[in-house]
Amino acid sequence: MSIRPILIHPDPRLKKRCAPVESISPEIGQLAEDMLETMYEAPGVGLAAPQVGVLQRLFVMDCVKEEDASPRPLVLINPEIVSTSDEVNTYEEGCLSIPEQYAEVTRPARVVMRWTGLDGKVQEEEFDGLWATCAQHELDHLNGKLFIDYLGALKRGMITRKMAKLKREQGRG
Ligand code: K2U
Ligand code: ZN
Repeated sequence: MSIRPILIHPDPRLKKRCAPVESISPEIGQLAEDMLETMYEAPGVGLAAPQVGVLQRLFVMDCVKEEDASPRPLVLINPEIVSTSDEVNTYEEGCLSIPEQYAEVTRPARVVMRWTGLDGKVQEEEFDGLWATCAQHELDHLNGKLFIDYLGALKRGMITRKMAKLKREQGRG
């Protein structure tokens, strides 16, 4: 188990379309475990492989928010959206790769996802609420899309320049 460094925008690796996971190797299992540990430590409710510099199609999420409820860590390998609701939901999103920047993003309120689990079994589930927002946010990461890409050019440029300055000052990769 190890915490992996999270890439900070702007970084070309965050803008690339990730490659499908070809086989669920022990390395993929270790990566998923490290991503969950990194996500909980951040803290966050989701994390995609490109955010830790691995350009493969997998992400983790655990949107259980109630303190006394048991966590529900999910590992989604080669995830796909099967269907989305017409109804939309607007949520003030953040991103672990764009620290301390928040903006409203409107997305379908419910989404049916299909993915392969670490056990190799194909699963399908409908997500709503924060789970739906997070799953779509993470899937965007696998396609090189960030939540700021939904904003206007002015606001997106402001955030990008602020992050570039932060990276220069902190020398973060
Ligand atoms: O992909 C990431 O950067 C992880 C995000 C996922 C996320 C963003 C917006 C809305 C839902 C999920 C982190 O979890 S950002 C931290 C956070 C924590 C609680 C609620 C929302 C965002
Ligand atoms: Zn993100």
